[in-house]
Amino acid sequence: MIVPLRVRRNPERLIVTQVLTAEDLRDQILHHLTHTQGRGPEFATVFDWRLAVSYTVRDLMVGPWVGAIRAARDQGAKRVYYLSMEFLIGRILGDAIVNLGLDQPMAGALGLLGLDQQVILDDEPDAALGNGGLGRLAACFMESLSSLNCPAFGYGIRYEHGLFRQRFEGGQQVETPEDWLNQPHPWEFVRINYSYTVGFKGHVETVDGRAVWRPGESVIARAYDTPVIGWEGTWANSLRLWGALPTTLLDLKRFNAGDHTAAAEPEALARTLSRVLYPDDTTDSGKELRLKQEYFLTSAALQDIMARFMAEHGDLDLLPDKVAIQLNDTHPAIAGPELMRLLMDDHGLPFERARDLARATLNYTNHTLLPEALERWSTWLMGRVLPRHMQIIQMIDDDHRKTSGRPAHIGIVHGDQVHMGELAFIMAGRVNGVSALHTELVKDTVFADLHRLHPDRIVNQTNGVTPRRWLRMANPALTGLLDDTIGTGWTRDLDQLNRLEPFAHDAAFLDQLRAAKRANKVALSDGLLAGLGVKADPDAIFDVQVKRMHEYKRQLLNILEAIALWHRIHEAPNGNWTPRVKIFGGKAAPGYWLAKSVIHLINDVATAINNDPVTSEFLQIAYPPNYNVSMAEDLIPAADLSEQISTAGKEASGTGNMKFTMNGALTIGTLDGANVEIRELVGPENFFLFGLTAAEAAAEKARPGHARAAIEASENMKIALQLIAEGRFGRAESWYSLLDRTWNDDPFLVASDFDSYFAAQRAVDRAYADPASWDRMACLNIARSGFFSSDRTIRGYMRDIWHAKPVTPA
Ligand code: GLS
Repeated sequence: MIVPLRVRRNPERLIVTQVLTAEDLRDQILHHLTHTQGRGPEFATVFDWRLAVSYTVRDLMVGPWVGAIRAARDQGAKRVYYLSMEFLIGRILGDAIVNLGLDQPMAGALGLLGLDQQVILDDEPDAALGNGGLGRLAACFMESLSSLNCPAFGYGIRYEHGLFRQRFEGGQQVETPEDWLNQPHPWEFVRINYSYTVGFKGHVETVDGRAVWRPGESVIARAYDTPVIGWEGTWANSLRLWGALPTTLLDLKRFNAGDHTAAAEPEALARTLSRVLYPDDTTDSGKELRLKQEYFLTSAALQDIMARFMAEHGDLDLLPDKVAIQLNDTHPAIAGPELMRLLMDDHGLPFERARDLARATLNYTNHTLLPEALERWSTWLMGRVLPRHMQIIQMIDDDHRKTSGRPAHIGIVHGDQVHMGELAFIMAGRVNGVSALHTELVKDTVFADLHRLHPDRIVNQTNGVTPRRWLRMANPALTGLLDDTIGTGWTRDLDQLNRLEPFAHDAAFLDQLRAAKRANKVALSDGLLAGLGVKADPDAIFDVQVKRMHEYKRQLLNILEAIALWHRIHEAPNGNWTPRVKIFGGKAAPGYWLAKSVIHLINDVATAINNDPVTSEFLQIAYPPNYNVSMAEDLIPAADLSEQISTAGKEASGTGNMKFTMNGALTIGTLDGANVEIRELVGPENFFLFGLTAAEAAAEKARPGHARAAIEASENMKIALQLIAEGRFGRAESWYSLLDRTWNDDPFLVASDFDSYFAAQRAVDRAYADPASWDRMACLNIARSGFFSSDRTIRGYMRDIWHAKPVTPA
C-alpha cells in the first residue's frame, strides 16, 4: 500500500510542499524504509535511512518534473539542450530539501525519528562527474534553468567512476578510484525505452547517391534521468546521463570456438566508454577513448533531440525555433558534423540546408585559452574512428573557406590535425566567453582570425553560481541573518542583496555578521583538528585557496609567501603579527608531475611550520585531502580571505571567486577572469589587488631572463627559495626540478608578482586587525555580489543566445 501524501498546492506561491508537516514526512520516510528499502526501523542503518529520506524527497520532485515536461510539450516550447562531458553535481539531498522548502518539516521529521540530519546528509556520496569549474558551472546552470522555468535537458555521461579520490602519503598525492555507483543512486530513473545505437569505425558507402556509414563497432547508449528541482519546487528539468551497454553481450560464435576473451570484446568496449571520467582539467588528453566518449555523448544526445523534435514537430524547418543546443567547451564539438550527418544522410537534406539549420541551432562556449587545452585530433584518428564525420568536417572546412573568403592558413583542418575549436566556432550561431576579460581575449587571440570574418558571433556571458546551493544551503548561519535583515527574496533575485548596503554602517548588524562567520569558522576549525590535527584558531584569518592544482593558478606563489612570512616572524617573534591559517584544497591531474610536486611541497612546508613553537600561534597551514563539492560547502562559508591569484590572462573566469564573495570573504587577487568584474562591483577599496595585468604579463613573459631578474630583486622570494633548497622542508632533492623551473623559466610569473603579492598580504593583515572595517568590507562584498547569480547568466543565454522563454506550468 502506498501512503498517500497530503500535498496541497499553495495557490499564491505555487509551492506544493511547504504545507507538509513533520508528521507527514515522518510517515513517508517510514513507508519508504519499509517498502522500498525493505528494512524495519530497528534494523536500519544510516544508509537505509538516507535512502528512505531520499525517496521521500524524490517523490516530491516527480510532480513538478512531469508537469514541466508536459507543459513544455503542450505549449510547443523551445527547449535548451546543454551538452557537457562534465556535471559536477555533488550531493543532491540537501539541495533538494532546500529548493522544495522542506527545511523545517524535514528537520522536524528527522527529529521525530531520532535521526541526526547532518549524519544523514553526510552519508550521500558526492556525484563527482567533473573535474572543476567547467563541470560545476554545468551543475549550477541546470539548477538555474529549473529555477527560471526554462525547458531544458542536460546531457552527459553516467561515469561509473567519477573523479579519483585523493589521499596523501608522505605528503604526496595518491589516487584511488571513486565508486559512487557501488551503491544504489536513489535519484535516477533508468529509461530502457530511450536507448540509441552509437557507431564507430567501419566505412562509408554510397547508396542511391546518398552516403551510408556502416560502422564497424557499436554500443547502446541508455538514458538515466535525474530530475533537477528549481527553487520553490515549481519546475524540474532532466539531467539525462548516458550509460553504455554492449549491443550483444557475448559473441557466441567466438565463444564456442574457444576464444573467450575475444568473445567478450563487445562488452569490454561498451563498459570502458562510460567507465571513467578523464581526470584532466585544462590539459591535453588526445586519446582514442576520449574521442569515443565525446562522440558517444554527442551522438546519443542528438539522436534523442531529433527523435523528440520529429515526434513533436516533424518539420525540419522549425528546428532552430524549437531547439537550442549549447556545447560546453569543444568536448561535444563533433555535434556539428553529427547533426549535419543526421540531416543529410538520414533526412536527405542538401549540404547547404543542413549547414544553415545546424548553425542556427548550435552554440559554443569557450572556457579556456590555454593552448594545451584546445582540443585537436589527428585526421588519421578521426578518419579511423569516425570516417563519415571526417568527410563532413572536410566539407564544412572547404565550404567555409569558399563562402567566407578566408585565407587558407586558418580553418579546421591544418596539415594532419583537426582543430575542434575552429570546428565549434564555424558551426555555431553564437560563441561565448565566460567573463568580460576572457571574451575580449578570445576575440584578440585564439579566434582573432575567425572573429574578423564573423564580428557578431562572439558574445560574453559572465559565469555565475547558484545562490541556493552556495549560500542558502551551504551557509545557514549567514542565510538566517540575511532572511531576518532583508527578507528571503534574495534567494530568487540575488540583486536584492544590495538591501544590505545600509547595514554596512550598522554596528549591531556587523556584530551579527561576524558572529555568523565565526560560527562557520569554529565548525571548520573542529573539523581540521579532528581530521588533520591542525589547530586553527577561529580568531585568525582563514585564508583559503581551493581549486584544481595547476601551475597557472599559482598555489606555488601562495606557499612561497607562507615560507617568507614564516621567516619574517622568526626574525621578529615578538612582532605584531596577525594570526593566519592558510587552507589549501585541490587535486592534481595524475600525470601532471609539477602540480603534484607543489602538493608535496605544501604538505611538507605545513609539517615543518605547524610544529614550530616560535611561529605556531601566528601561522598554520592545513591541506585537507580529497577536495570536492561537499568540502567546498564547508570551507567557503568559513573563509575570510579568498585567494584568486592566477597569472593574469590565464583563468577564463573562475566561479569559486564568486562563491567566496557572496559568503562574505574578501578577495586577494589579480586582474584575471571574473576577478575584474568582482572588483569593479564590490569596489576597489574592498578588494586586495596585486600583480601584473594580462597585457603586462604577456610583455614580461617575452622578456628574456625575467625569472632570474625578478628573484634577484626580491629579498622575500630569494629567502623562500633558499630555505627550500637548504632542505628545511623535506629532502632538498625533492624540489630541484621545481626550483630549477622557477629560477630559469617561471612561465606563470610567480617571481614577477611575488613582491606585489607579499605586500598585498600585509595589507590584508592590517585590514584584518581592524574588525569594524573588515566587517564593513565583508558586508559590502555580500551586498554587491548579486550579479554573480547563475540566474543572471542563464537569463543572458536565454536572451542573447538561445532565444528561449520561460514556461508556466499548467
Ligand atoms: C574552466 C576555466 O578554467 C575556469 O576559469 C572557468 O570558470 C570554468 C567555467 O567557465 O571553465 N575551463 C576549464 O577547462 N576548466 C575550467 O574550470
